Amino acid sequence: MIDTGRAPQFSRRGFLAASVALGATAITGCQRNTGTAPPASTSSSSGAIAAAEARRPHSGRTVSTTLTAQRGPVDLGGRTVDTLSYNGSVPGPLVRASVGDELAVTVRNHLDHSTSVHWHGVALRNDMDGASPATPDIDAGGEFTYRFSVPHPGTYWAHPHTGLDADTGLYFPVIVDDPNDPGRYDAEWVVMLDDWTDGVGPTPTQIYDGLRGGSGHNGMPGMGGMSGGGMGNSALLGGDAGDVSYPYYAINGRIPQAPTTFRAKPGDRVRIRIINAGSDTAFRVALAGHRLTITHTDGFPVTPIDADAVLLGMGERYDMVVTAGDGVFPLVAAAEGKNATARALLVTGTGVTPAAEYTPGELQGRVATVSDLAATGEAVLPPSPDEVNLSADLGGSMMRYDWTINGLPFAKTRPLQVREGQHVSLTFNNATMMWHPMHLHGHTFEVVGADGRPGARKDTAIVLPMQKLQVRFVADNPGVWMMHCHNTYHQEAGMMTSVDYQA
Ligand SMILES: [Cu+2]
Repeated sequence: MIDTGRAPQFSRRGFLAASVALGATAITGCQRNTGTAPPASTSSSSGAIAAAEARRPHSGRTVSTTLTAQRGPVDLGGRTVDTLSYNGSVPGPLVRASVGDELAVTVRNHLDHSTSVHWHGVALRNDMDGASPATPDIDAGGEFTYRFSVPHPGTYWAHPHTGLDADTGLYFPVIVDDPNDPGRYDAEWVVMLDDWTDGVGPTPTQIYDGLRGGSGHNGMPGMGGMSGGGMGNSALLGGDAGDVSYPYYAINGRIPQAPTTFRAKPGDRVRIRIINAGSDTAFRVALAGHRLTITHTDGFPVTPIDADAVLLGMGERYDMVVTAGDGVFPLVAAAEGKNATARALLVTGTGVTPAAEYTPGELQGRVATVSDLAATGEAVLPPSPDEVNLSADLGGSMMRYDWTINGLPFAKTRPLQVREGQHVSLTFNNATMMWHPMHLHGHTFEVVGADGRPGARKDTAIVLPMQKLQVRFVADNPGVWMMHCHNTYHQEAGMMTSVDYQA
């Protein structure tokens, strides 16, 4: 694991001193895989995209807002960092709309490089997805208005799809309400989890170059020989927990020493919407003294189940309802396998606030993962007699840091091809010793259980080491859609392809 402790220390596969990483920045900075778009394929026409947009629900209402992507100081709770954010806050402002509303979000790029806003999980029109090449990046100094209707209720979020900026403060929650389903809860708590280095430890570029530096192309073959183990192990994740150990883990932009507080009344039913905005960290989340009733994942409803804790990979969201007790209760997000925590507080009465390091026993209780969940009623995909089979073989190794899909990095990728209307069965075949949270843009797929039974609807699903995970989706949203590992560093190293609609 690369350790980004405040004195930058690259301990995992213990091969790099910080000075080497810094030196590598200049050498490899121009050799990124993702800077090059794959060869253009016969993609959907703008007519097909417009026709799909016309089929979405339309309320006639427009929700408008302006976000400025900027560099500047952000207070993480007694620790002020220089980072990138929207409007100077981490997370950025909540964007909220109802099903059928049009979002009109103007993004001003005050950064010194191009940026983008990807609407993670939203089945929106392809040309507003905020991921190149479907949507061009916004040049430094420029601005762009993302304008699209939102078809499905749920918990979503947004972040850049450009370079390594996903590992900065550039993220915000997106919530789509269902006017026909106000929900049976008294209070709502939006919780964004993050692993934090920017402005504290090495920059994301330094981390990436450190990870890539072990590959041997810096003339250091064999120096990445330490494999697995060490501080980054998790049984839930099937082995290595991650590649990077961060200086801080944060909830809603605050470190554990200065947590945010959410106030409710004893007995309130509180809907908690948890979003993992991290780059290399799965979080195991529990609320001290409470049982969680999990109701949704990635925006879509599941048959409710009770659990003590829940595991979220990067990009995943879980909604749950709790009945608030009386007192002060830490919501603790343990960085899975990394021996560190983030936290926030639920306060409904008087009580002693436990120390910042406190971990509730619930974290060791029943931990819900995706395999425990099944979609409910309207979220269940209809069966289809003739499905198209596609596969995405996940390859690469920590040692070489050469993550691929179907044997190729993104710069050389051969897109997966579908036609509008097809029912698609896609199998992720993980041939690596790492877990990968795989994310498909513009669609929500059904996870097929190990027993073949339909599971939850998801747009991001953890694929464990050496696991084959089958998912199914309907090709109903024409365009060119990125599909990638939501580990920011794996994605940058090349673990990305696209699903392209053929005319
Ligand atoms: Cu990955």
